[in-house]
Amino acid sequence: MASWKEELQSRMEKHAAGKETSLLCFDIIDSTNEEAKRQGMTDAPEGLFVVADTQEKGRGRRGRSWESPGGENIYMSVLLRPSFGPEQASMVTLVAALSVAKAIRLIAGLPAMIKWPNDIVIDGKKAVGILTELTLKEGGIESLVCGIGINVNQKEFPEELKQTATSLCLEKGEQIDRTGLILAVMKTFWEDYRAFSGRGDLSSIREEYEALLVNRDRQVRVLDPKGEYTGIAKGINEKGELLVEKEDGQVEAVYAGEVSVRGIYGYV
Ligand code: BT5
Repeated sequence: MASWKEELQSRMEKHAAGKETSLLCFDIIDSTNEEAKRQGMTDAPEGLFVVADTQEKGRGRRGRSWESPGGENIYMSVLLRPSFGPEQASMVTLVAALSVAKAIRLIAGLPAMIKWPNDIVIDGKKAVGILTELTLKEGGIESLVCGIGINVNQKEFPEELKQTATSLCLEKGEQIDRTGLILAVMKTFWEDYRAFSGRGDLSSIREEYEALLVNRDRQVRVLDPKGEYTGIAKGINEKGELLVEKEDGQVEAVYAGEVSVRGIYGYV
């Protein structure tokens, strides 16, 4: 029987995204983001996707960890070499969130929604996390790595995640084609990323993004270090900031790098 790596490589060769993208697969790695960053220090090309079956040090934002058991989920990171500046980098997280939500809808037929800025939720629980990291050089970006963790066929979660985490398999009630989903994410991401980088803003995907935004028209609490506040999330602007209408009617543009947003009654 072919290994998951052989199956992925051979299906990739027949795949449209295969023409401009490439693959590097590992059974086990510290973190696919770390490996993509290491590749970024070599002459590896933009569009290299690093995929692993297990991560020993899967990472979330701000030093948090990402639960990464083997044999069932997706851990993948794409290496990018953008010509735009560091201030545009956080928008790539939104591009990835949209493309992953679309790929999940296509392959698993599940109502995946985006929790701004970096999660995909299904039925109010987190199934996907996204982590975008930059390596800078003098005068710009050396490499930008966007990492995606998808809970695909995981059936059990550790106690501390049981209330907030889910997997595609748990939501669907059946096993999901992991290889097919990796390829679908590569294709949708690559199309959306090219449209985005051609313009340098999110105008090409804004409408589609807002249609899948779980926070839209819901009350959110903005955990701004300068002072927390509550408001209604209205959508995003072309820079990817969340537009939050406060009680006094004033609309704040919330930048993803600085603050977190929580639902009023729970995680979403
Ligand atoms: C994220 O951080 O959601 C970004 C996760 C990115 C993971 C991918 S996997 C491929 C690539 N390589 C890496 O090393 N990372 C990327 P954040 O918003 O900070 O959320 C982290 C929090 O989510 C944790 O503190 C837990 O509460 C929760 N969590 C951890 N593992 C989870 C999982 N598998 N499913 C759902 N929630 C999880």
